[in-house]
Amino acid sequence: MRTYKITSLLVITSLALFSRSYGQKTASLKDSYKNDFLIGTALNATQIEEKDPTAKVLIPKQFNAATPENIMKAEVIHPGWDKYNFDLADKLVAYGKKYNIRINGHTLIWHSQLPAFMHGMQDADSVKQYFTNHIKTVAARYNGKVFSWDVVNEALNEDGTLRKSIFADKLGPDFVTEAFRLAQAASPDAQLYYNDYNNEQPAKRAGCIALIKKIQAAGVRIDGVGIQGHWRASNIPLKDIEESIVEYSKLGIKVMFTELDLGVLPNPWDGDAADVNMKATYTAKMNPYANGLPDSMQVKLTKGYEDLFKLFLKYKGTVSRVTFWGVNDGQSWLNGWPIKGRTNYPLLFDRNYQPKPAFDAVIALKK
Ligand code: 9MR
Repeated sequence: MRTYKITSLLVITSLALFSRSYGQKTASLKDSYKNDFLIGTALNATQIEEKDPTAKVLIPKQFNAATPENIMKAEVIHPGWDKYNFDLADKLVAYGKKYNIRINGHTLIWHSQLPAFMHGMQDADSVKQYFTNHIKTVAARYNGKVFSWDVVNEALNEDGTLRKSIFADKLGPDFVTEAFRLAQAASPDAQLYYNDYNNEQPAKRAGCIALIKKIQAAGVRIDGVGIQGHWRASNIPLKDIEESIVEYSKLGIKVMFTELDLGVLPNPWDGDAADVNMKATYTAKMNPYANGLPDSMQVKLTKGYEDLFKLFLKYKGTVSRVTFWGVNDGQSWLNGWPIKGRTNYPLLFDRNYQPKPAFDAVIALKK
């Protein structure tokens, strides 16, 4: 009787310990990869303000780099012509300092998520003034406070030509170089990066290489290129990724994987992109895993992450950071894009912050 009581007490205690909030026994990504590259995550406002108790423990244990998912974008940080809102960005900097997490500012110049006052702006002088003021003000404020900047985001089309945007239209094709020139002057201590999706694909990569060479030829500093890494678990372009690491590193710059997630849902156009303007209509057929991910897909996802991290490790030193676009599956933008209201499973932690088999596989590569 006594033995039974003691045993059940032990079982109950260990169950309680096991189901206690995240963090007791889980291995750490950033510690496992500390000699290889930084491990980052995108952060939302709730996480920056430490309002979620599990995320509060998990993030500093797992990550040593962070990128704000939205709060440093122009529409948030620069809502009026002369009006800036630095509240959350300042909190992010303080958060990074508290936990020794390197902050990558995202992003200074992007055609998307522009402030309302920029919509429909017609005269080139006003666009130029906005462009200059924005970079000078924001980059200068965070000089010495953020580790790096995505100076320009997504300036290229899939064929490698310059995307049509308010900046290309009104400022001309040199706007990318000019953005880096201004960022360098305002934030001399920050690493300066160009960031895009699909720039591991040969045509877009060639355009990206030409863009970087143009910046370098102008005598302007660029320290790295970000390949976002919004791929599908069933279709990871490993060969293109490897070629890209090699080709970009020949330019004397670092390569980063800046927004990594591996979607498992069908794509209406059967393609890989991250253009936030692409949208499609919801049908139940397009949301096949609403009640859970089948083992076959879990295995595919796990293998996908394993293959990718093997490749990243092969090029450690050239690859300086790998950042996931979100902490857990429930927060991923892929639940809402390109179809709203789906259930996707693209990250290493599930909706309850439990590490998935893909997490174990990534950790196991370092054991
Ligand atoms: O994850 C971001 C999502 O919350 C926003 O609604 C969206 C709006 O533009 O931007 C998402 O992040 C994008 C990133 O800033 C740039 N690359 C593509 C990302 C996914 O769309």
